Amino acid sequence: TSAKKLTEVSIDKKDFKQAVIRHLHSTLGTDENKANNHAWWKATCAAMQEQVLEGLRKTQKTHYLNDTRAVHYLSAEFLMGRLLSNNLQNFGLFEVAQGALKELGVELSDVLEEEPDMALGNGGLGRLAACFIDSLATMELPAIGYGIHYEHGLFRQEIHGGAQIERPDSWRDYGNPWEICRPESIQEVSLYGYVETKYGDNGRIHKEWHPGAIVKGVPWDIPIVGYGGNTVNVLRLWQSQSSGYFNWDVFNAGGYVDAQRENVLAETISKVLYPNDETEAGKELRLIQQYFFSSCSLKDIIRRYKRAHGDDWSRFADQVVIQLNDTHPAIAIPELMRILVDRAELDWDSAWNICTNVFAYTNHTLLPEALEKWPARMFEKILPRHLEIIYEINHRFMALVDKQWPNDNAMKARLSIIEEGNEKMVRMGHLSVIGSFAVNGVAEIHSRLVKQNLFPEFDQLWPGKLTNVTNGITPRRWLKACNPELSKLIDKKIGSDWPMDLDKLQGLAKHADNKTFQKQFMKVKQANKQALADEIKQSMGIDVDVNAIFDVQIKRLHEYKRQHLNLLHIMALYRRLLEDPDYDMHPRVFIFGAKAAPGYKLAKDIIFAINKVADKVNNDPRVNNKLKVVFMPNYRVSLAEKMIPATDVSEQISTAGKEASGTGNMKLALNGAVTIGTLDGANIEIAEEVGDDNIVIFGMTVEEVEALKASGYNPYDYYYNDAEIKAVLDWLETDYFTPGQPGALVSIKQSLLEGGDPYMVLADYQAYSEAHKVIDAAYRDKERWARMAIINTAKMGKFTSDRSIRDYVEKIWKLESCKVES
Ligand code: 26V
Repeated sequence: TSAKKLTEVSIDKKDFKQAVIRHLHSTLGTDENKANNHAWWKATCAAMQEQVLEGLRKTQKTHYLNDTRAVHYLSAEFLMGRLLSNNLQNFGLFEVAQGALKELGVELSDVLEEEPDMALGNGGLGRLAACFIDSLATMELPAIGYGIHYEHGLFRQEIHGGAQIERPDSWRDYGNPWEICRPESIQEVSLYGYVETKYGDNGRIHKEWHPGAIVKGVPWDIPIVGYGGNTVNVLRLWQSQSSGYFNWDVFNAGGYVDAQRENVLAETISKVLYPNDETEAGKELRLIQQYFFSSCSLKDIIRRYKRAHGDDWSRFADQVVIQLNDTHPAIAIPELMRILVDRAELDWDSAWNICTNVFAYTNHTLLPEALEKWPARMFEKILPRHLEIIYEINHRFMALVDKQWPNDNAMKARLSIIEEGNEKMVRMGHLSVIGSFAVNGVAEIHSRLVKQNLFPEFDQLWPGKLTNVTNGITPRRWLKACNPELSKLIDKKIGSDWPMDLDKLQGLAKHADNKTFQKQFMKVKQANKQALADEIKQSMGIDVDVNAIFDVQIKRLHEYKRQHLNLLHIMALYRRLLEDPDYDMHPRVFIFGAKAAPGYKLAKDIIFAINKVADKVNNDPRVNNKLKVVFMPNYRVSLAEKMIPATDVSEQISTAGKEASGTGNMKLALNGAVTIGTLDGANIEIAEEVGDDNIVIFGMTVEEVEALKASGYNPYDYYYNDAEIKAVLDWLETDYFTPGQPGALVSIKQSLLEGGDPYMVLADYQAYSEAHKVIDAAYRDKERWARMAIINTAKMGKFTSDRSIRDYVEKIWKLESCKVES
C-alpha cells in the first residue's frame, strides 16, 4: 500500500513549478532572473509547505473528530537537521520538485544545501526524538512533540590552529519557512514568589502560590510529515516572552529600568541550548528552561483535553500519555500535581492516581555526572510550591518504603527523592521513576544495568515497571534520503517498500555472494566515497584516496566514547610505518567528526591532538599515502548524511557499560559499514543481527570492566609492559606534533596515567589494535568485504525507529493508529 500511496502524487510538475514561481514573486518579492539559491530554497519550501499545511489541517481535524488518545513526547532537544529534502521525500514529491526546478534552470541539490540545520539538540538524545516523531507520523499515530524554541541551537564549530572555537548558531536568521507562530495558544508560566497557606471552613488546607514573575510561552509549530504524506503531526516549540508582569511587591524593589531588565530575563529563557551533554551543570537558568517548556506543554495538553471533556478529569489518563525524554521534563510531574490539587481541587490520592497513569520515563545514561540533581534551595527560590509537592510525594513514598523494608533507614536514604548531605538535593531520576507507570532504558544491556545498578530497589518494589525499548533510526532519512543510489539499487533488487518495513532488507542477504550484486553495491559505496573525498578536498584541501579504507568515528567527543583510543592506534600505525616503510597495511583514511562541550577541557585537548597528528601524518611523505587523518569541522546532522554513506568502517569503541545505546552505529551499518566495536549499548544487538562474521568485536565485557576495576586497575601496568603504548604516550610529551610547543598534548597522557585512565583505554588497547588487523585483512579480500557490507545493510531491519515506536505503543503507550484520508 505504501508504494501505491507514494505514487498518487497530489501535485504534478507543472503545478509545482507554478507554485515555486508564485512564491518567488509574491512571497519573496523577486523573480526568476534575480533569484539566488537562497531565494529558490525559500520558494521551494513555500511551495512544499502549501501541501504540508493541507495535510496538517486534515490530520488535526481527523484526530479531533475521533477524540484520539495521543502520546505527548516531551524533550528538551529535537535535532531535526534539514527538512526540505525530508518533506519532499515523505510526500513523494522529490522527483517532481527536481524536475520542476530543472526546467527553471536550478539544481535541487544546490537548493537543498541552502537550508541551515535545525540543531536544537546536542547529540543522540535529541536526534532520537527527531527519528521518533518521524516514525510516529509515518505510522499514523496521534502524537505531538513538545520542546523549546531555542533562538540559538548547538554552537557552530570552527577549528583554528587545530583547536575548537564555538560560534553562535543562528538557524532562523533569515526566517524559517517551516514554522508557524500560534499566538492564539500562548501560555503563561509562573516563577519565584512564595506560598500562602489558607484554611478553609471544612478544615481543608489550601495552598496558594503567589508568583514573583510571570512569563509568556509562545508556541511555534513545525509540521512533521509522515512517509506517504497522509499524517502530518506537529512539533510544538515554546519561545519565552516577557509578560510585563513582575511582582515588585514580592521582590521589594521596583522601577522602570529594573522592569526592563526583567523583560530581558524572560526572553533569555529560550535563548540558547545548553551545549553540554552527559554533564549536569546545575545552572538556575536551565532549571527555569525545563520548567518553562514542561509547564507550557502540560497546560496546552490540558487545554486540548478540556475542549473535549470539560472539567471531568476521569478520562484524562485514557486520553493522554506523556513520555519524558530523560529527566529534563520531570518537573512536569509535580506541575501536574499542582494543577490538579491546587487549581482543580482534586484530593491528593485522585491526583496522584492520574499522574502515575500518565507519565512514562526514558533513561538515556548511567553516567553519574549526567544524573540530574537540583539544590533544594534553588528549587525553593524558583518553584516554591513544587518543592512542597515534591516533599509530599516523597513523604508518602517513604511510608511505602517503610512498609516494604520496615525500619531500614539506609534503604530510605537510598530511595528518597531528597539526597541529604552538605547541600540537600532533589534527585530528578528518583522523582521520574516514582511518578511514572513505566521506565525504560534504550538498549538491552543498558536496561539491564538500569535495573541492576541504577534502580535495583525500585525494580524490587515495582516488578515490571522497568523495561527496555531498544532505540532505532528512521530509514527514510538515514538510507532513502541520504543514500539515493544505494536506495535505487535496493529498490531494483527487492522492491521499494523497505522504507516502511525495514525487515524487507533481509531480502538482500541471499544476494550477498552474488558477484554482480557485490560489484554494484561496492560501486555505489565507491561513488559515495568519491563525493565525500571531493567535499574533504574542497573544504579542507586534503587529498584522500577513495581506494583507501574510510574509517569513521562520528559522535560527541567524550572520554567514555574513547576517540583517544582511536588516536593512540593511529599514532601507533604511523610509528610502525616510520620504523618499517614496508609495513603491510591497506591504505586507510581515519575520519572524525565531533563537537566537545565548551567547558570540557580534555575533550577539547583531544580534538586539538587529532588535528595536530593529522597535520603531521598528512604531510609526511614517508607514510606514502597509506595513512591519512581528517577531522571534519562542525559535525552535524547534514554532515552526517554525507559521511555515513561513504563509510567502510564504523568506530563504536566505548568502554563497555558506558554507551547506553548509540544510534550512529545503526546508521552506519544500515549504509553498509562494518562495525569495529565493543560489547556495549546496541552494538551487542547489532552483532546478534549481523552475526560474528560480519562485525569485529573486541575488548572487555561489562563484567570484565567491573572485575578489573574491583581488583584495582593500574594503567601503569600497561604503560610499562607494552612498548607500543609507552612509545606512543611518550610521543605525546615531545614537540613532534606541535613544533615549538612541547607538552601541548600532554594532558591526554596524564589522564591515562596519573589520572587513572577512568575509561580503561590502555586495558583495551591491544585488543583494539588486533581488531584493526582483522579489519585490514577482511578489506583486502574484496569479495569477503562486499559480502560483509551487504549483510550489514540486509540485517538492520530491527533498528528502524518504527520498531522502537511499535515497542513503545505495545508496552507503554497503548495507542491506536488513526487513518487520515488523503
Ligand atoms: C544531559 C545534560 C546535562 C545538562 C546539560 C544538558 C544536557 C543534555 C543532555 C543530557 C543527557 C544526555 C544523555 C544522552 O544524550 N544519552 C544518549 O542517548 C542516546 C539516545 O538514547 C543514546 O543512543 C546514547 O548512547 C546516550 O549517550
